[in-house]
Amino acid sequence: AIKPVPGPPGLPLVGNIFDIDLVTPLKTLEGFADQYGPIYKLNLGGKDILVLSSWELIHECCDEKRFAKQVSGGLEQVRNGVGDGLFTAYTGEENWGIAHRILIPAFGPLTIRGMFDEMADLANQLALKWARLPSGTSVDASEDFTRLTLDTIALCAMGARFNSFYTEHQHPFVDAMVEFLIESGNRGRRLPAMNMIPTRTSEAYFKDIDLMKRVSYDLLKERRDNPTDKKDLLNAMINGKDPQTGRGLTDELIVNNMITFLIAGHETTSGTLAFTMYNLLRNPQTYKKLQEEIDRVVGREPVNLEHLAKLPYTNAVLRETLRLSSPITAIGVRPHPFDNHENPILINGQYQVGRDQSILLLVKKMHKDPAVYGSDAEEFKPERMLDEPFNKLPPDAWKPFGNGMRACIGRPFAWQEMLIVMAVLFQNFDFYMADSGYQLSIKQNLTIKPKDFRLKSKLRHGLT
Ligand code: MNH
Repeated sequence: AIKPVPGPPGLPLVGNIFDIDLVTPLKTLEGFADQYGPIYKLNLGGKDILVLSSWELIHECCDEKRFAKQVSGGLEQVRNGVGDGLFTAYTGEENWGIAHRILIPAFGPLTIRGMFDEMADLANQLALKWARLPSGTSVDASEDFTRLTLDTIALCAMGARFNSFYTEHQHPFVDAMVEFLIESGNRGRRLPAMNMIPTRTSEAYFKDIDLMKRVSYDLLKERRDNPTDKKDLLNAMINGKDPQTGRGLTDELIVNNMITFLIAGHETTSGTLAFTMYNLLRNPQTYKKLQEEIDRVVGREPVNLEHLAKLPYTNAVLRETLRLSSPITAIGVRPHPFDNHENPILINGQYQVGRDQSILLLVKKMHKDPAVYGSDAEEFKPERMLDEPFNKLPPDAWKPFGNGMRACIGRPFAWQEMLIVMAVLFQNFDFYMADSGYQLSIKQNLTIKPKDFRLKSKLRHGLT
């Protein structure tokens, strides 16, 4: 029998729009899941979305034969800046396939290993900054990790040095990008007609987009004028030919993807690092185990590639952080647009959905499903993420990197970068919370990060 999907009652016309917390929409979505269960319906001004949060239902919607990525809301607004770049391309958009096939080898393990020295260079710049702070100074973890990850993606992907640790003001690209992301999120929560009205905000928004494009076209031109044989993403995009169609990327598509990498490549990684520090400082046992592992494997040698393959506990800490605090809290899907769906489309055999139903998979909530993670699902326990238990998790139970062919292409990049940073930081410093009474609060944009979370560090010995 077909069952109606529950959900909060809404107002005429605007539906549940005003129920959604403007600062942390995640809070509302998780709260409704507690109240209405693992599947509920929200009405966002004439448009219904389903929100799923149990492993069972999300696993079903990860079936790529039946469902496909949906670009809507704030993510669709990001298209104003990066169009059909990999992250924001609609399902079936031709340029996605071309860019995907050209870039897959450029994100492969071999190329990523070749980026080791540049990643380590920036991890050491962060260590140097913290080592030189007057003792007792605290830093905002999310801010310094953002400097680090942005500089890393810009250097490794396109040979650009943003030098964020050495400039008083951030690179203008960064300000433009941050504002662009915030406003894209806001636009995604407004009725479409409201976004058509020109305002001072929309003027600033399109100026920010122009600036990001200008910086990116300049970087592209500089590379074309001064060719190198550096194995980075920019050269892969300039020189690569799609094996399937024989086509290369147009300049416009290269720029769309450059901005995409700068955006997608830094927020998520810095959020993960900041949550990792938070989790470790809240759980001193895990902190101690992690530092012991790094001391045993890396000691006081400069970190190298071989070390990274021997850090199982550090890996588990990162996985467990991505479980409890996935910086991308939800991904959007819909019934597959190229499937003719001859029968009514049912979820769990009992909830009927339309052919273009937007479905939000609330992975951060699913990551706490007791059916998968047990009654201690809310606790930070890296032991459950060591290889052995991790590899036996049910399919789709750990999804911080998204699903199937639209999953994160930058995962090996991010993983190597995070391992290097953890090794460099813990071999050199002891860490403390600046305020031991700090209560985790979350800053939500397209991703989430700890807000106002301040760290203190103390050198253990001379910098390695
Ligand atoms: Mn990443 C897609 C999470 C690091 C570039 N990334 C995704 C998705 C998730 C995700 C989730 C799928 C989103 C969706 O379905 O709408 N990404 C992460 C996390 C980290 C991360 C948790 C770090 C930790 N991502 C990176 C890095 C880069 C990158 C680093 C680039 C260097 N990510 C991408 C791109 C896509 C993506 C590009 C889009 C892939 C596609 O659809 O083809």
